[in-house]
Amino acid sequence: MVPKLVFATSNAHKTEEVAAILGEAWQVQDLRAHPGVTLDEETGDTFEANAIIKAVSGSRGVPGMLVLADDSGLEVDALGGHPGVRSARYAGETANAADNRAKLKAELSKLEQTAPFSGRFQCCMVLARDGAVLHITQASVEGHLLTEEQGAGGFGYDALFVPEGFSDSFGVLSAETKNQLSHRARALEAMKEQLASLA
Ligand code: ITT
Repeated sequence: MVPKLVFATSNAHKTEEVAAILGEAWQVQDLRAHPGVTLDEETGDTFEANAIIKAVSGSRGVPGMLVLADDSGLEVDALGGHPGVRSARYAGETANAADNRAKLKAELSKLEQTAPFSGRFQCCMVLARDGAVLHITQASVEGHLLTEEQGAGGFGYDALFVPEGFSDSFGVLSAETKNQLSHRARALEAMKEQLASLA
């Protein structure tokens, strides 16, 4: 039987990527399959602290099950690492992805420095069960930011981010390509051995 993994997220794009990266070895379910599970507020000031909050609180809602959480975001060097852990709420508490991209473009346009703007996506993954942390991984993908969106694929800041070694944004590159080199793919790759031992 294929083991189940609860992915403690409300972001269906993340779930799609994690399910594609793990392939048929795991049956990935997110919070849509567990509507009674509520996650504690992300009050941490690091990706790790927030990923722990999501994984630990999520795991308390599904006793005995393996729970994975991802806290991720974009760091832009010329903006002192912002939006960072506030990536999902950069343009305000109720901001959507388009609002956040607009805010990023506005902030970049205010800088004296001109392109290229270096940065990276960061992802911390935490595996937990019954309120206890089992394993933590963190990974990043370096690249640069565009000042205009390129492509409609992906989600979040993808249309503004070109990974190192490529000339197109994650909004243009295929999902297969993104899932081979992204921050999420690398953090999950580092988690695979631990997952396999618990399957
Ligand atoms: P959950 O907390 O429910 O998992 P979320 O989208 O709020 O969903 P985060 O708190 O980890 O997740 O915020 C991450 C934000 O960083 C996300 O909303 C995007 O704006 C951005 N982000 C993270 N990974 C990304 C990726 O692969 N491509 C584009 N943007 C990404």
